[in-house]
Amino acid sequence: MTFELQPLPYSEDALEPYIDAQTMRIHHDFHHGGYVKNLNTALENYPELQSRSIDDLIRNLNTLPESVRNGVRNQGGGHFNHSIFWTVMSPNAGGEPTGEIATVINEVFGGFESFKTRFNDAGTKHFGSGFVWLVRTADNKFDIISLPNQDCPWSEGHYPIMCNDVWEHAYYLTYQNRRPEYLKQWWNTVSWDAVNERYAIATR
Ligand code: MN3
Repeated sequence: MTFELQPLPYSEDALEPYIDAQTMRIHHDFHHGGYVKNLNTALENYPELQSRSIDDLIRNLNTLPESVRNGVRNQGGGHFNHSIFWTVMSPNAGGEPTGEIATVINEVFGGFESFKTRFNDAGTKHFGSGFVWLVRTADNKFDIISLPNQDCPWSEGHYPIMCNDVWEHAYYLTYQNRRPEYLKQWWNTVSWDAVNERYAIATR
């Protein structure tokens, strides 16, 4: 089939103690893996869509045939969003932002503390499942937004620079119902190198 689950870019226990190994294994192998499998099933009768990249399908979601659009939104979004999520985290990461994204955080959001507060507030107040995103908007601004389920800002032309997954499956084994605590600890896993790479693509 066209779309494949890539392995995690680090071992499943690499983000401990902030994200436990069992959560990473279930999240990657079964949740993300399930989205990939279901995306391939959804595209079974659309060979012309199978040859396109996931980035392209999500970006052009609104132009896809209506019969397959919801499948790509949910399953393809799940594949695309998780692929971003794994890469903006790494072991031995966290700390203060570096590089050009640090400048954006200071100039647009008034510094790292207020950036984190806004990002975490968006995650805490998001009702139900979804992701929190830092995006470069279609009109070239920077914004923090939350979207439900596997909806992706890229489908509206907002380039996804970084995201956190606030579905319960992302944190429940360690944090149970304490989403705000997960959101706070998650910053210890953020790879500013990876975020800067995505920022460079967003602004080129
Ligand atoms: Mn998830």
